[in-house]
Amino acid sequence: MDRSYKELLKLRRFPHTWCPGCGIGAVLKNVAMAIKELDWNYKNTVAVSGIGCSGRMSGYMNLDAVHTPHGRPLTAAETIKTVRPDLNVIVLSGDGDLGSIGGNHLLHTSRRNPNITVFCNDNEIYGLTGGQAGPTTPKGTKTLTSPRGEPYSPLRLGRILTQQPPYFYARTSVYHLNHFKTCIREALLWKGFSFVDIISDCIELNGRRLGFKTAYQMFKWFDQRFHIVEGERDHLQEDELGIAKALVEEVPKPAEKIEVKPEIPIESLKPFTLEELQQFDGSGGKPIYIAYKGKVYDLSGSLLFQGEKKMRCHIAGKDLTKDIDIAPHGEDLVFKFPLVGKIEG
Ligand SMILES: Cc1ncc(C[n+]2csc(CCOP(=O)(O)OP(=O)(O)O)c2C)c(N)n1
Ligand code: SF4
Repeated sequence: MDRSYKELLKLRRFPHTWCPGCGIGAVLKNVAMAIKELDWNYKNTVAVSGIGCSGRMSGYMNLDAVHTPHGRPLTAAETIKTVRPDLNVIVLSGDGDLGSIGGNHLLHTSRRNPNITVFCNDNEIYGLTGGQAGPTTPKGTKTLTSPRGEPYSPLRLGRILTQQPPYFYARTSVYHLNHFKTCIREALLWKGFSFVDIISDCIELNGRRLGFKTAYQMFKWFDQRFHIVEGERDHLQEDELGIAKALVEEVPKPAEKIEVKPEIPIESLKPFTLEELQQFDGSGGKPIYIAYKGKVYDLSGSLLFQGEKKMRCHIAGKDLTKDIDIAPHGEDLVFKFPLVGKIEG
């Protein structure tokens, strides 16, 4: 097995502080492996974390790292990306840090779509502080702060992050290893804001209270609760693991510039009296001329006067200046027809 990913870890700081069986180690390891595969390194990559057990991840990465106040990793990450767009910026943090105290930043950073990747160790609990209910704790879950079961519905991170394109939201779990690796890699390669919601275990301060004896039992529980969906998705149902992504909405192209025809000098235009103009009324195969502001236009080519259902022409041979001036877009309609003369006098 290729263990070169260890170059991405600050092994001198090991043993780490996480409990045996905690899912955070799997997140750290697999993110390090993906970064190594992409040949990202301490020279071109920055890791940012907030506060929590998950927020310790950046400190164990052999990269330039920022450990921000609680809830603020996205602000720091976006700032770094703004001033140093050449750097790869990743965020490693927890559901409490990103979704609760940092929830407002999640809304607005994702909306601005900076090219950063967020790995959220979503253990559905506040681990570091003792197992209080967090924003993604499922309704009914017994926690330190909800001994009779969490009364509120959880924050649906997936719904928030797939509201409007562009977006990249992946939900995976530490148990579904191949899927987990694919999501990490795709998220790192995504151009724009990408978020990987990793369902993970806090065996000590969540799992045990729920009756699980080992982390593996919790993994099997994830397997029962979630299933993988393949292929292109816009959104994920709450029990689905997959990747929901959408590219930027098509911005309507500005209207093509209308070619401005060179102005014909008024002196060189053929002169018509109003009586002469009247003769060009479309009858007997004659052309349909109208006058507007002293100039004569040939409307014979107008679609209105073509084919079997052609409109009876009661405008032909007339000076329509007053009518056109009060008609919406009237001028534009006339100008696209050939200019054939001028009104004399
Ligand atoms: C301003 C502030 N408020 C509250 C805390 C206490 N606190 C520390 S970590 C944490 C929750 C972290 O939860 P999560 O991000 O899910 O991380 P986990 O420990 O579960 O990995 C809280 C509330 C704090 N450190 N700072
Ligand atoms: S308290 Fe929970 S989240 Fe924190 S290290 Fe232990 S198992 Fe992991």
